[in-house]
Amino acid sequence: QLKDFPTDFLWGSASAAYQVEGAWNVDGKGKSVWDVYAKVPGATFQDTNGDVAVDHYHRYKEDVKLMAEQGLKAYRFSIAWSRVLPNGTGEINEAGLEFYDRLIDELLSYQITPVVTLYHWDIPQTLMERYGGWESREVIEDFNNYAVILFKRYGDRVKHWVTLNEQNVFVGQGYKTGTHPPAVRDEKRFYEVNHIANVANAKVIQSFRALSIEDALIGPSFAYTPVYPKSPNPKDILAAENAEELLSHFWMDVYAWGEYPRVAMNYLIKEGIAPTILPGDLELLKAATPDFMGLNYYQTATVEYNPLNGGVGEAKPNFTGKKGSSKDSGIPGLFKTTANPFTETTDWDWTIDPEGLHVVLRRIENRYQLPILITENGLGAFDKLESDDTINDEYRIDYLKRHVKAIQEAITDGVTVLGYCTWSYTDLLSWLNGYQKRYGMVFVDRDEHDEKTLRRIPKKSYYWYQGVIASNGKQ
Ligand code: BGP
Repeated sequence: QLKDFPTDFLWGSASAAYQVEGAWNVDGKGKSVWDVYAKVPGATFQDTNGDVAVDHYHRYKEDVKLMAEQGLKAYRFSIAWSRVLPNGTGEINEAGLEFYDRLIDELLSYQITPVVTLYHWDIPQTLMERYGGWESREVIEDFNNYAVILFKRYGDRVKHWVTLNEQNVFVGQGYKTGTHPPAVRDEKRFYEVNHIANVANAKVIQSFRALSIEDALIGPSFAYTPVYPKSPNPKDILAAENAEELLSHFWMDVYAWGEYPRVAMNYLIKEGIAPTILPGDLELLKAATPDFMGLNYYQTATVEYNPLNGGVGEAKPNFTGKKGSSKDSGIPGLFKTTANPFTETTDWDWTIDPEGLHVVLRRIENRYQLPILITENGLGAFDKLESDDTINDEYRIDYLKRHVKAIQEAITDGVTVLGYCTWSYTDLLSWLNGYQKRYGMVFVDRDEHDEKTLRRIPKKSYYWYQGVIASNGKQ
């Protein structure tokens, strides 16, 4: 017998500023690193960028109306730092703040709970040019000032705050794999930047606490890919433990306890890539812990032992949607990923593993004892607009249905889950995969007819989710 979802469960959906807003240079907005990086030839799939995206900046009323008709309880979106502070610091752009006032008020007028992400990867370009963005400790103060502006402006209306979206991804892709701005490939810098981001995250939580905003909660969103061992071979078990430690605990432990996992840190010291930790950093990390863990869950990884010599190294990701074109990755001497014969994969080679969500929810609950807000989960797919203007995304319904069930199973086991945000609400720009990789429950028409129409068409999954929300999770 499964437990019911709590009556105040936040059935939501999510987006991020650069991926939906467009209006990249409108009403005083400054450039972000993505406004620049996406225009470097070859940086993204078919050189797509978010200049127009799905024009949510001008169409937010229409988008929010569709949310209301669907019965959505929560909408997670991010604020573009360079809309509020065009140069990242200094002069405030009132027009930028007003856009988010309008969006928040529109949501509240339909009783939709706004869940606001402070940072979804779009640091102002000025800060990158001035001091290297996240690579300098100067960013800690600037990010904090920006966050405080938002807390003061919207704190009366916004009660759910997400600090950094997927620090592991934006730092990892920015400084390790070199696929996001500033496209650096240097492990030592990766760990340095990551530590600075940890301190910035904690500093913002400390400021949030000092403001004592009534009934408000704050936490980071982490892209957690739980790891399984390939076999009962003890070498594979240890490989899986190493991977879990270096890929997840290395962030989650810091958020929850203000401590780096010891074995992982020893490994970094041994390799000469450990970050510089200044006096006071660890105290701050320990003092400023979150109210909840934001979880972005898409897939699991299966690993096996990876020999030191001739082992598998860097990943070759699939950004095209050509199934089977990615390559396994790993750290020689520790672990390497391998296919899991028990899970399917998407066209972009991401595993489809609802049980993995059940697993990771339990891992977080057991290890950290913090409530969990699922801030992203969804299926990237090629969708087809039929001639009668419908989109029959049965495969997405199947995916979401199984993940909703996994959440209910975790709740039944005693895990505290505050809400579930599907990724994504409308179709939007997938950073490196262009517009062809669609996640939305609302289709955005850009392929057929006039490319610029950007009209919205609810998909079959929109109506399915409407039923889930109305019945509080009955399927
Ligand atoms: C997460 C990001 C989102 C979103 C999603 C899907 O990592 O927080 O912004 O893009 O993944 O990823 P992708 O667009 O690469 O398929």
